[in-house]
Amino acid sequence: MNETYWNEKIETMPREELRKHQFRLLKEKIKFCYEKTAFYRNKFKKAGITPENIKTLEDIQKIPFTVKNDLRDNYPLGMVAVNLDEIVEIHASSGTTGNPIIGAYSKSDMEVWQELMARSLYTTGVRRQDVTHIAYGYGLFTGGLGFHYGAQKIGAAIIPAGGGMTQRQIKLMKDLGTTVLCCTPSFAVYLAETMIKEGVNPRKDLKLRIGLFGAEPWSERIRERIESELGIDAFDVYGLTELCGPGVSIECTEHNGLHIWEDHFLVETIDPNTGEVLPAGEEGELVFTALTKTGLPILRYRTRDISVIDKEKCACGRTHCRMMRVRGRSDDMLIIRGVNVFPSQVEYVLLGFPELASQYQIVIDRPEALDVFSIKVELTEKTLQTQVDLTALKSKIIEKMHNVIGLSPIIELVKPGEIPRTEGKAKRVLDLRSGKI
Ligand code: DLL
Repeated sequence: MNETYWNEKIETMPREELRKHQFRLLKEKIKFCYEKTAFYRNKFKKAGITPENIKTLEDIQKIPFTVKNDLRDNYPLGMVAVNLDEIVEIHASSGTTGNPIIGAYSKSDMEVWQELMARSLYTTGVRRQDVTHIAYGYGLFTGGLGFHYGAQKIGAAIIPAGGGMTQRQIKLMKDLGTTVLCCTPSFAVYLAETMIKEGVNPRKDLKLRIGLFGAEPWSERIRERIESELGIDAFDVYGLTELCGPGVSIECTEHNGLHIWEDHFLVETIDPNTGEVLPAGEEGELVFTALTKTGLPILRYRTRDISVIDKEKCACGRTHCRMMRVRGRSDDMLIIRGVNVFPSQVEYVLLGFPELASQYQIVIDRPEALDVFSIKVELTEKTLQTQVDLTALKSKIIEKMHNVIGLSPIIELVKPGEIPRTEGKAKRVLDLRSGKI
């Protein structure tokens, strides 16, 4: 550890060396999966390959993908590769349908997770002297405990706030001198809003300096709002239960993408429709192979998350490649009247209007033959108090939407606080079309 890096040797390792390191781990992991799990043995057999066929890093493309349904079909512990008494912690992600996705950790998985979370937090500037307020949910969700383990390893003070009781959280942040806030970006917006309502001035009454936000897509414009309202430097943090939870990638202070910790994760980008591997720089679905996981090992996992990889060295000195902010999930993509729409595009347009607050909801229905696309969005308190021409505002929003996504939605402007808040991940889309022809 030094002033900049948690582990300088690893974080700044020349890419050629990093590739060799990855290949060494990959070979070991493939052999491990083949020997220890019937799931991978069968997958390999069906594809007509054995671990010996993997002779270069690129040969990974011979291995079939693993998908969410594989984990669901093998629920709860069918893909575990160690004796069950070697599993020391289990998490699960909710998922809206079917069996939950299980994350089962061996002792070494827990050590890696803690190390990667400490490295991630350190990268954003979290130090021993910090007071870390963790408002991600604790429990089965990996957010709360993931950040907890990382902050603990650094030696920072931890306030394990979890979700709920927003007013009390604000009081604690104020009274205990919180410097680092960890939560979903939507909860950060809600916290800022509540502070202002309660007469707390975040810039004056709090000592906040860093925010670590992830677990759901968010945009640059939300970042700008959070940063200016809370007076902090906001970082994007990414991960998923299937890999370890948070700790897969994080922004550095350059804010030009999230460094993927490639000494533990091998990333590929694919065309989500054909499965074809894309070159770095092209947008596609992220596919990860966990190089060091033992409890529930995972090869070529299709995340459904859409992003772009940049392998150029970063000005921060780190060599680990960067994924750009997740644009959305390929399965979140809406098809409205035949047009592909990502909720993040809608958010991008809305947040360009200072008259609007950041709470919105997309509603799609099909009362008859055609899709009806509407967006409910809250006005700010200030807009309500001033004489803004709401009809003109609606027309401007519709025009901008049309330019960006090619559709003209119905816009409903509502009062601040009318759209229900969530403590965990935000629910931005209400698709009422299912079952309707
Ligand atoms: O959300 C882990 C996590 C906790 C990440 C706290 C960051 C902070 P899951 O519940 O399994 O795990 O959900 C994983 O959430 O595949 C993405 O679709 C989405 N996601 C996670 N981080 C981001 C992010 C945690 N920074 C799924 N930007 C992933 C956009 C994100 N989407």
